[in-house]
Amino acid sequence: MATAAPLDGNRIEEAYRWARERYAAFGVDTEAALERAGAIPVSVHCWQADDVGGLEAVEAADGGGIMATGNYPGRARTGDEMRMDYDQVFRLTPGAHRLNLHASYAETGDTPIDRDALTVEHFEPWIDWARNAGIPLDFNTTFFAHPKADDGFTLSHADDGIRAFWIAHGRACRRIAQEMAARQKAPCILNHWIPDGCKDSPADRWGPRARLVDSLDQILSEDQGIDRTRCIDAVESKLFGLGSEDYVVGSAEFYSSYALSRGLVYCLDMGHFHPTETIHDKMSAYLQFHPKLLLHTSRPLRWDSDHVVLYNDDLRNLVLELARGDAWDRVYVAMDYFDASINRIGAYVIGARAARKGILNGLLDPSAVLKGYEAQGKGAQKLALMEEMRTLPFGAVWDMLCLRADTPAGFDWVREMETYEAAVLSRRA
Ligand code: RNT
Ligand code: ZN
Repeated sequence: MATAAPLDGNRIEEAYRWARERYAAFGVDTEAALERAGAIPVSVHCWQADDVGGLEAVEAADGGGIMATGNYPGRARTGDEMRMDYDQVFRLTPGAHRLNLHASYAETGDTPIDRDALTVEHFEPWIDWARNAGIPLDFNTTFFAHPKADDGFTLSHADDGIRAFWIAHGRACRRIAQEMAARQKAPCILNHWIPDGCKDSPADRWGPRARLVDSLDQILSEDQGIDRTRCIDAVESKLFGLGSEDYVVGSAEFYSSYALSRGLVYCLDMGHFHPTETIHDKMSAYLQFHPKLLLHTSRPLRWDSDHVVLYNDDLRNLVLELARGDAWDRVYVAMDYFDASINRIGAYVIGARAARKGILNGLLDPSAVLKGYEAQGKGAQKLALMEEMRTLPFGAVWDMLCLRADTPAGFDWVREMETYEAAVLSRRA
């Protein structure tokens, strides 16, 4: 069991007062940062709870290259178990959250309903839970783990029948997202990611991309009467995947261009670029042109491995860019990873707390002072202050954020994770 004694609120206050002064010396208002950092929503992905298994009333199928590795006990097996787990996660994680559902989490009882026939009624338990929890929902089309995805192509498939099926799925999901938005009286972000691509040297790179444009245009066609301020469509690019190492139809150039030309949101996943490529430098480029971006925070280790998000330099740099460009209202922050080898509640809480730390740290950036030094040619002062920010008492401000949000500060949440594991997770066969 976690051994350290629980943190004392008075000591947190004390440490915070000193931290506040240290930041104020560089013109940073920690009070304003705390307020804003808690309010920026982070969309928590639903699929870490059950290793991307889904709840459909059919045998899980292959296809799509999405694979969680590990067999740590306690995987959620039902919608109720998943929702119970999220309640626990949100108790241990400060700040505003959303829950990001995949279409494969439809609850249709014993009746198999195929993906092209899904309707909002198959998501009623989620909608009820979300209303009670005060957590808005986001949504995703599920173009993988299905017999019609097992050869690696969906919306760009050469077979018109298969393509029509997936177009119908896309259209069904837009209706569902629109209805979720209506019920929660706030927009629902609908992200579209397809696995389409191939392992080796395609002779035809053109046909699938042309078909993908056509399929997406059909999904988005006006005849559905979807209100674009309610259902906000995003398209997610990728560089390579398991089984699509050579060619991915929906590449960065493809989707960035498609999103711009159709007024959609472009989604960047931190794991969907070259293994040493990071996305922070892309913010000030894309946001010259795109009104909004969706960010899948993740942690690729040597490849798109979807490790638990940590408060590392990739995340810090990304969020610092949002701060320096004051782009907070132009991005939707989401999480996307799955690790089945550790306690799954812990995986969630570590990642969601790390994302929140990143946001807080971004809001504590002395951007004005740094830009001032730069403008005056004071490069050493700029670099020195950037370094100084790394060792300011950030932890004291972070603990304060947790305290004010009535969530455990410091390492204290780990004890609660252990209690929940003993009482709940370890009893799941
Ligand atoms: C896959 C994409 C996608 C998925 C989820 C489950 O590489 O990152 O976002 O992880 O839709
Ligand atoms: Zn993603």
